[in-house]
Amino acid sequence: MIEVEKKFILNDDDIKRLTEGAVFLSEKIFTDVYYDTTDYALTRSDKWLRSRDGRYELKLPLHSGADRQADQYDELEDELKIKEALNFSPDVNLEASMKRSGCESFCVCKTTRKKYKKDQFTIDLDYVDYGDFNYSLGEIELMVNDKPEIEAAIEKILNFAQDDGLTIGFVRGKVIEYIKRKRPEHYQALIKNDVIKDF
Ligand code: V4E
Repeated sequence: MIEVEKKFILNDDDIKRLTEGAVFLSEKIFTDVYYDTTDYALTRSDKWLRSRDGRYELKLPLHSGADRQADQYDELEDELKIKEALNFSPDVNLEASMKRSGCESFCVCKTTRKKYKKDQFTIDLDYVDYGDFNYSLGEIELMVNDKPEIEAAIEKILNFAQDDGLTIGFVRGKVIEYIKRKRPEHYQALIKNDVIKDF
């Protein structure tokens, strides 16, 4: 499955409209640790390796360039597949290979996520705590089976958002927000490599 998602900055009125008639599914709290090398070998290629409550996950881009309307990532949760995608030996423990290749944690954040379902869409309302500052954002998501369905899914998300009166524009994800605030050199490297646009 491929997750097609679009992020939104939401004010209180937006949240009210968006959650009106939606089914509340869950509230979860989880801690993510993001990893990269000191020369940003992963994130410069838009690859995002994290552990979520201790479980490793790798997001790989299915789009190209920073000037896109929505994000599409493949998500690997199987350690063997993660090792394969990172060109690590299948016979060596993932953490050992990460250490060997210089992957270190660069961002730790704790998210409180409220999840809703409205029509075919999943809505996540995230409150992110980085320790010394916090950030709030919303995501509207659709799952599709295959790449050819991505474009139509983006269109559906944007129409849905427009119907609910949301502001459509570029929104920094939680890690990009952290990098912009705390890691200016890393931020510039991502811009230079066309992973993000500055805004
Ligand atoms: C894909 C990505 C990153 C990894 C974090 O992904 P995100 O969807 O922000 O996190 P989260 O916690 O909502 O994941 P989920 O629970 O849905 O699996 S960090 C940066 N990116 C890509 C990215 C980008 N290239 N440009 C911008 C503006 N934002 C994000």
